Amino acid sequence: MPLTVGTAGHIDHGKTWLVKALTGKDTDRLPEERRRGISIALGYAPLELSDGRRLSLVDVPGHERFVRTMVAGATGIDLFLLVIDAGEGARPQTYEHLAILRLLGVERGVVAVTKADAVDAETLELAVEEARELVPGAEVVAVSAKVGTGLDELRDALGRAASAMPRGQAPDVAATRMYVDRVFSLSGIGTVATGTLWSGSVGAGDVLRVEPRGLEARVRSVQVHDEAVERADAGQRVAVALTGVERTSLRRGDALVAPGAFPRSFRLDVSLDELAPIRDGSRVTVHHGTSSVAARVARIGEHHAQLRLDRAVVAARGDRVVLRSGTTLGGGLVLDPAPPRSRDEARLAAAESGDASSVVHEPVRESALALRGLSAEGLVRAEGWAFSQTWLDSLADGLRARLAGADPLDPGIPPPADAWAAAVVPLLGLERRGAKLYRPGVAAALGEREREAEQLTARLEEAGLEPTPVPDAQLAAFLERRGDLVRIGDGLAVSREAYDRAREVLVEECTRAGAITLARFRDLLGISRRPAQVLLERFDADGLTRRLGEGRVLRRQAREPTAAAPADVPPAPPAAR
Ligand SMILES: Nc1nc2c(ncn2[C@@H]2O[C@H](COP(=O)(O)OP(=O)(O)OP(=O)(O)O)[C@@H](O)[C@H]2O)c(=O)[nH]1
Ligand SMILES: [Mg+2]
Repeated sequence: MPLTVGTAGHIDHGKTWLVKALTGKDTDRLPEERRRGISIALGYAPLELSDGRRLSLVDVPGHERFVRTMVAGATGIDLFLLVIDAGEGARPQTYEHLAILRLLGVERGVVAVTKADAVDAETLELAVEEARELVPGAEVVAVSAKVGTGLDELRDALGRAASAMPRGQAPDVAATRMYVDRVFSLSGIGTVATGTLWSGSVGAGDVLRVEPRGLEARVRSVQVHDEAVERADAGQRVAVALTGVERTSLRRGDALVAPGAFPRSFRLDVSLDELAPIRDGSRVTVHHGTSSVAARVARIGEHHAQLRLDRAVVAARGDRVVLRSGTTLGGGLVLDPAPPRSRDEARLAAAESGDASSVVHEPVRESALALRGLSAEGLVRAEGWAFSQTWLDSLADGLRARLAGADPLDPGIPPPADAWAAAVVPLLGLERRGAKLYRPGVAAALGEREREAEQLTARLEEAGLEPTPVPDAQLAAFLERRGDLVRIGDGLAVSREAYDRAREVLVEECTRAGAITLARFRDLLGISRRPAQVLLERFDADGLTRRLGEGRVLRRQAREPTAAAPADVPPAPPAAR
């Protein structure tokens, strides 16, 4: 895996000169940089080692106003090259850059005590001594960019530091992610974005998303240090020519990522590393990737915080952020790149251990889980959803409580309306009948309304063909399912027996005469006009008859004598007495 080395150090301490001495490339290309003699933008150059290995060098500005640029250059680097002026020794940005490197997790590198030609031997020795104390564990090399002393030793020291780097994630495992640090357009090529490839690989023909804006771009070609390559791998400095995006719709801070592989988020849950106390609610600038975003800190417990960002970022678990407000305040390790808004200390502690079963309290899509860098182990999974057992248990408890309180006449409840409902219902041990959930095997029952039902049935029997008001619709529906009555609209009902009698009369008459009128039907049954009317309407609704001219005729399928049940009875649990 190719490695990237980033310079660090106070303004004017000789970083750019050293890069030029090592690589032959002057990275201060801007006219303003040339005029002012300081670096403003990030510079890039390939560095050949004596054993043939090649590293990428990123040169950062030292000016305190450009710390933000320094952070953008330093994220994604593997090794540092801290440059200290032998005559001046460590100065404010020497310390600040070192702190930023530590916050970004860049622990290995080399210190160059430069401008050795400009000081006497004793001063040089003191400067080297001071550098050793400042960065224990790093090799310190005295060099001069001006006369070229110490450059081979410096290259060798960088080579040793590179060899000591633990091998990172295999490039083909992780999804493509690159944070853009420069954008320009070239005639004949179009939009070009450069950056360090954090993970994955990129090659011509790839389709990437420009986040956080969610644009789609196709890779036309890829270069690594001005040389065309078929594919570039994680860790490399790359320049990608893109089609489908204008130069103006891309900027530093954007991410080029494999579609769908990283969550776009306005919140990051982090474990904090504080250089100075960071107050709850304070406003900071969050540096992540090559972007810097204003944010508010919501502290969670002693060591954690949720960063509430003004603009979305795409991040992954394990990313580092730097928090600044005027100066560098501290940093954070991303535990959850797309957390819920709640401040939950237990969740954060669990996120630290990567244990999804205690992080995930609500149903999540498995894909979202992967985006948050959490494994689904320990979770219950169904149809692309993941649920914690605790959550499932409490959902089941809640539903059971509601079922217990349901009307015994129809002891079901509607299932949850959420997207995960279909996945979760089979896990709950409940029965789905029609549109409702029931306790397994439960049957509708009259319960305390037994007496009420008896009285109603008696009244209906007494009324014969005269429709009777049944104000309790639940009870009426139950009794209809049980076969005791037939509802005929307007909150009216007749006994099942009366309904069958009327039906029989109607079928007989139609079979004999071909049709039946309202008057004839009324006379045959010996009832008044209104009840005759509602009964006929019910027969129409049941599909027995249809209107024809002044009267009604039997529908074809009704001409065969059948014991047709009322047609509009909803699906329901089996009725039981
Ligand atoms: N004598 C001597 N002077 C040097 C050497 N390296 C750099 N300088 C001087 O230091 C000045 C600044 O060097 P740069 O390399 O531009 O410094 P820098 O660290 O890149 O500065 P910023 O990018 O603005 O932070 C140069 O213009 C030189 O005058 C060296 O090895 N010897
Ligand atoms: Mg410079």
